[in-house]
Amino acid sequence: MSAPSPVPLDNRAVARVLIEIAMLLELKGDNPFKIRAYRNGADIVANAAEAVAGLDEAGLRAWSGIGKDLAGRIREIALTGDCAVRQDLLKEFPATLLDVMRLQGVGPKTVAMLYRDLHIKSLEDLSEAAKAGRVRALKGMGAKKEELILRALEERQRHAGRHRLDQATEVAEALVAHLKQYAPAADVVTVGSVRRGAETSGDIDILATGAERSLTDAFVSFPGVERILGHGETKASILLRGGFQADLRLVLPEERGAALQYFTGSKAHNIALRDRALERGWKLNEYGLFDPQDQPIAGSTEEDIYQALGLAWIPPEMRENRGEIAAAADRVLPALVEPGDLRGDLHMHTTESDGRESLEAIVSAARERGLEYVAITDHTKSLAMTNGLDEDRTLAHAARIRALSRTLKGFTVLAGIECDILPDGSMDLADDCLAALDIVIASVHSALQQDEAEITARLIRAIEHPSVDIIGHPTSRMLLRREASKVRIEKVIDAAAANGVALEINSQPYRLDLSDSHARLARDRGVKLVISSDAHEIPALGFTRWGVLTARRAWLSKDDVLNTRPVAAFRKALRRQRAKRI
Ligand code: DGT
Ligand code: CA
Ligand code: CA
Ligand code: ZN
Repeated sequence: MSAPSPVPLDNRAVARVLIEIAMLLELKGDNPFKIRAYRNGADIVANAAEAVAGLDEAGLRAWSGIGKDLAGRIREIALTGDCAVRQDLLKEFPATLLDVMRLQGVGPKTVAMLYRDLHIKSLEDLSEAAKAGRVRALKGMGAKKEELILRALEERQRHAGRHRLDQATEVAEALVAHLKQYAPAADVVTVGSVRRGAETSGDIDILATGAERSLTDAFVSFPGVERILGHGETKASILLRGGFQADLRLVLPEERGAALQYFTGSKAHNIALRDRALERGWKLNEYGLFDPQDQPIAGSTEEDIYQALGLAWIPPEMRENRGEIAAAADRVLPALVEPGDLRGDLHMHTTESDGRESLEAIVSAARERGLEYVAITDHTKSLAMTNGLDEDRTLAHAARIRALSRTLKGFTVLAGIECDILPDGSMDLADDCLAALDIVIASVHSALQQDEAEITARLIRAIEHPSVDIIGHPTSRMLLRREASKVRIEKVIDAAAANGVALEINSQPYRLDLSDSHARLARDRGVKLVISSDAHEIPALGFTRWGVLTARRAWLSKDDVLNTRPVAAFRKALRRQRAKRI
């Protein structure tokens, strides 16, 4: 087998390595300016529109914030997947210490001390030491800090080994590209929870059809492999740096559909499907659908398998055993919303608050993405760290937004705001100011620890405000980082239905809030949804990809999502417009 050069890392993968270097330098207590340079560099690389792998050193240095040394490191990482600086640092500190550093509330100085004084190298070591009461004895620690560490460890345990959809997809796409270099004629696809668009994934599953067995060798030689967990003739398993596990399976063309179906899952969907086969006296597994004499009935395509079982083909996002099999049998599966259906994006920030882009820049980027309208929704004054807007600034900003909109042909910019919902449920801006805007999102950003009754009443009060059109990220969850608030979502959904307020699917991949199941409940109770990027920089406009997947997992069709409508129809559907007509 020929050995092509490794696929260059994409920007975000490069950024991750830079952050690791910064973390290792922090452990070492190295020069803060140098550490900052790596962190800044990671930020710049992650947000750049151009792939760093395609640039030479001079090209990289043309970017502000990237000096000569950093440019060299970035190139080395982009082309080889690693760099000597990182390798040298890892001679001083085990890589598992980075996991300890990522623990909530544990800073580099503490980690360095834990390593030096207690020889703690990993989360397991830390857990043992904290449980034995050895951590409290360290200088500046005490019983209270030890307790906080134990709680953070518990929290992490609950999310152990799972990864966000965007990160899992990125790694899966890189793996598929790597394998395709070695087997250009084979069919190589991502299956498992990533294909289903699940908000987090335990591991990555790849299926290759029509490839030589040596493809497993190429798989285990993917740059960034930390450890090979298994390496057989038709199956291999690897652990990647950053904690991802990935499985590859090779199958024959006549089994492709069955394997695709089986390894896409979910397990619950597969079990329900297999029961349906059993009812007919058939057998369904990853090799095919078979009659009692073990003669194949279907196997080469997914469609054939579903059809043989009396079902319409079910989109992967719906395969969770949440009623999709009955709907497929009755031929009433919804036509799911698609990325190309989105005409508007209703949540984005500019430099007026905490966005990185000017109004003009983000609007022109949205336009280039093929959208027909956007709403500019900066933060309000109680979020002081975002430089949130008061009434005067809101109205002046709105005037600039409308002036810009008038200069554009075939594109509309709506003057909006993401108004903070204060702890008592009142709005952060005066009523007449909110009424003067084209669109208002109301969101909770503080006092997230309120009890169920309080936070639910707070959101309902916001929904009842006559100028609120949309509730932004309704539960405030941060995937794998922060639990949702205690809000009773059914009550919020019912209030939204009663008041004609739309609920947001916030597409930031660490939010995806509403979640798939909440969005489904909202749809079932007659609430309209919007899919918004909440972009604070240009590349983040692409986050709606994740929001659309979540919407599809919620069974939403185009009609359920307001920002699939042309701008005039969209505006008519907003609560403020309907309120005026009454
Ligand atoms: P994950 O990795 O936890 O995010 O979730 P999945 O769905 O990717 O699960 P994974 O990687 O364990 O397995 C991939 C697919 O293989 C899964 O979705 C369905 C299928 N599968 C795995 N184990 C079983 C099983 O015991 N029975 C059946 N029927 N299917 C299974
Ligand atoms: Ca998986
Ligand atoms: Ca797996
Ligand atoms: Zn927000």
